[in-house]
Amino acid sequence: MLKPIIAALLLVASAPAAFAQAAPQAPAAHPVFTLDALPYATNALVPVIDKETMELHHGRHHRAYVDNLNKAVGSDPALKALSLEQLMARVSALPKAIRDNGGGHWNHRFFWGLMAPEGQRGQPSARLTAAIEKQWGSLNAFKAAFQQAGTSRFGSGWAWLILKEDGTLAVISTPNQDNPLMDLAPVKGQPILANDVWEHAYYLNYRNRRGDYLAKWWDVVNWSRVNALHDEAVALNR
Ligand code: MN3
Repeated sequence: MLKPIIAALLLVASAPAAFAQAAPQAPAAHPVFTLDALPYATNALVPVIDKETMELHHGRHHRAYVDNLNKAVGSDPALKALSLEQLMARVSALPKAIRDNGGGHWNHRFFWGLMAPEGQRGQPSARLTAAIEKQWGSLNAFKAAFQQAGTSRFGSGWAWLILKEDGTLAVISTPNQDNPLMDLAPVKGQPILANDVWEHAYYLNYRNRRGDYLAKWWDVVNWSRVNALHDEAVALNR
């Protein structure tokens, strides 16, 4: 009863008859995972991260992880029913392409939100500062540990600040696109902060000087977001 009415409305509402005829057909195959727009302009983090790096990093590298993740999930209904986090939690039992590209998608989606344009970055909260000081003695000592995790990662990977299940903060690094949510991660926890130390993240501006990139990167960190992630991780642990 409803269908003819909707079809008639479509015919009236949309001028091209071809469109109206196409509408009732089965929807075309659609991707499970999609690439969200960056939360700021590609030049918003200049001079720490240049516009071309942001364009390539988001538009090419992150897009490739999303496209390849969709290919890896394919038409398997069991995989398509799982969220990205659910895929991470059982990634050891899944095809390697899901570890690489699912990790790549999760990590980059997380990473963009950890940075913000000038004026929107905030400062570490009193709660986060206290937790960091308890673990490392000072914010600067924590930053040194985080940078060390990034510079000492051989090849490609990530540096992380995580909240472990025992309630303590830890700095770790992971290879490739692994992350601390994966069941196979040697140290697991809720990610609070992360930096990408793949060469594609810094090479145009910093060449081989990964340490310089890690040191400058603090200037664009979105502490407001990091504070919220810390609050959420603490709440999850309760
Ligand atoms: Mn990257």
